[in-house]
Amino acid sequence: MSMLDRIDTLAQQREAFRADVLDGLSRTPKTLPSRWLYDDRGSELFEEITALPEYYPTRTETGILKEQAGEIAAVFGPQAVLIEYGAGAGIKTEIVLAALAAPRLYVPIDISGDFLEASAERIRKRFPGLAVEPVVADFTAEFDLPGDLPQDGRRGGFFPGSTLGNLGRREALAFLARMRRHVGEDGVAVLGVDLKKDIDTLLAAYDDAAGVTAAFDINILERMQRELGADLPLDNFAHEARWNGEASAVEMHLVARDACTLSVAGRSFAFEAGETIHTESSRKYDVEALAGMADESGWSLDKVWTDPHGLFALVSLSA
Ligand code: AVJ
Repeated sequence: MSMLDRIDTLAQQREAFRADVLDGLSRTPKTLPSRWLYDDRGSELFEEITALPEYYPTRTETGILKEQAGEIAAVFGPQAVLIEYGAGAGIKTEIVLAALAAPRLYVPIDISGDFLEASAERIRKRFPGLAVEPVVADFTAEFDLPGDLPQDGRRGGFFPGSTLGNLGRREALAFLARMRRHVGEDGVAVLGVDLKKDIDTLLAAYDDAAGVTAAFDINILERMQRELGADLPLDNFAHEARWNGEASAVEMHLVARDACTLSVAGRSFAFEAGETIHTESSRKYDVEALAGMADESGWSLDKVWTDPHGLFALVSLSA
């Protein structure tokens, strides 16, 4: 990407952030799309979260992948075209690529071109013989894969990290249907999903003792200050993790302790004491619910791999 394109993209991102902030804060209850949590600072904090003692998903999923690499690679088969939705999985991607038999091509997809190039470079270094074709796209929206992808080699979607859980039910079904379309008639996919479990474990994972998740959540307000010149009483907002049983999701909220006003882009938003901004939902599944969603989106759920405590699952789907 040229420097001018990059500046253009940044300006578009900022404009989209402004529009989402004005829209989300105008709603009752107030809400912001969780993707705005992940600027450079937010991504750094998320990396820190993945190493926290309370945050079990990353290390558990990595453990399952290591343990089951052979079986998972067998799902993709030889000469696979591996399509990864979101290119940030690093070590998890490497475990799968290392276990594949003569992979034909690796196609990482990410909305951030810079991030994508950096991870593609890392993969090329680690796997010198492997063809890598990064695709810049927002995988939560409709898009086509490039028409020049090889037609030989079975296509396999890889979507680790329980990212499916950040999508609402309708979005998740649309995503699964899109991935099914991308891989075609004899395609397969492997997904990582976080499982339902006791609420204390869930809430601790999203409200750690060291306060890293709180800093990650509050960073979205700091980003509003940095990028949109927002005027807000930062110290009046506190991070909270809540279990929403109906949605089967852990929610992150920013709670205004006292009544206050937040001004941004020429608009003012009043908060009552205790009012919140809902910043993220992280849905938790059971295998039955997931099998139902697979059915509804043109897949069938084949295999399930989990850890000894049943915290997290990797599942395979076939078209
Ligand atoms: C990146 C979506 C997997 O939902 O567990 C972690 C994000 N938010 N702590 C998750 C997150 C707060 C994370 N995912």
